[in-house]
Amino acid sequence: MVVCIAENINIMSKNIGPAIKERKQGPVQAMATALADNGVDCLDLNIGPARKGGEDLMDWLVKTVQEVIDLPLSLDTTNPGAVEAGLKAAKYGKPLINSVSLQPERLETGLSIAVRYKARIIGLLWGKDGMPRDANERAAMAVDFVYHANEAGIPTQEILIDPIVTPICGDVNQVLAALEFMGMIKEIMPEAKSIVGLSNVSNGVPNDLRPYLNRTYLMMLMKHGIYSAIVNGFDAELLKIARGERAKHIKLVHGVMEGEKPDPASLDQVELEYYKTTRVLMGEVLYSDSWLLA
Ligand code: THG
Repeated sequence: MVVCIAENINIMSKNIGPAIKERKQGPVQAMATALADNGVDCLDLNIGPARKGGEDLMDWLVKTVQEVIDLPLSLDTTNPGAVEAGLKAAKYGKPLINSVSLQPERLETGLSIAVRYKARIIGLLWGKDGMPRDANERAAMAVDFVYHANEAGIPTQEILIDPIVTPICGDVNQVLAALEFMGMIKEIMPEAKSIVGLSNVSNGVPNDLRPYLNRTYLMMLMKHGIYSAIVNGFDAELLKIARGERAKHIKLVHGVMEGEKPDPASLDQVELEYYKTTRVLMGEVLYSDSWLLA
């Protein structure tokens, strides 16, 4: 089971973004209800940097969705005032702060807000020098983050470490490093939880092809015991995978990760898609938008 946080209520979205900006409750509430009906565990409320009026906007958004659903919320903005406004309004379960990074000024404010509101936090592994370069740098940064959070009074179990997932059409080694990190964190800090922004892996890929990458990468992360993911809450098949309902396909993907080489002629259409996509995400086949056709 992977805890699923819906990414869809997002001010950058062409679909729902304008409704958020114009404070139209109807479309936002319809989307929140649909996501809850799909069975997601939590809603990410992403208002972007929200430098001006972020407090009012987050307060409005939290209250708007809570009129129709009773799920815990993830507050996604770099504006600390807006995070605080969201935490004040959040009333179901433990809210999640998305996110606190290792950049010194971010870290201190983020941790102090988390302590005051007893919130859970996402520790985004983004430091002074930007993105970690490999799995080892991610592990070192994760230990550093948990140390600082513990010092501030946040128990390890309340921390979700995000190793930063990057697009497959960029550097496949970074996609693999985030995956490798999932295996490492279990060993180094078994109490700490993990999270990824799953859809990042398919950023820049034609929309109709994104689900193949998202679903396969989730299965791969599941092999290493991923705890939670921010996902497209309208991908019903992905939500089934997260619930462990696709054992046969998961077994195929995990087998390919271990070096099994099934005879492609023995696979049906869907299995073939998983096989090809796993090979691309493993870096065994170079990514191109026509990877499923090859
Ligand atoms: N880690 C953490 N938080 C995150 C991310 C992460 N928050 C933001 C992002 N990454 C996860 N959320 C999204 C939200 C939307 C999309 C992807 C990830 C997305 N949207 C479509 C697009 O951009 O093409 C458009 C949607 C629309 O227009 O409706 O892909 O990594 N901690």
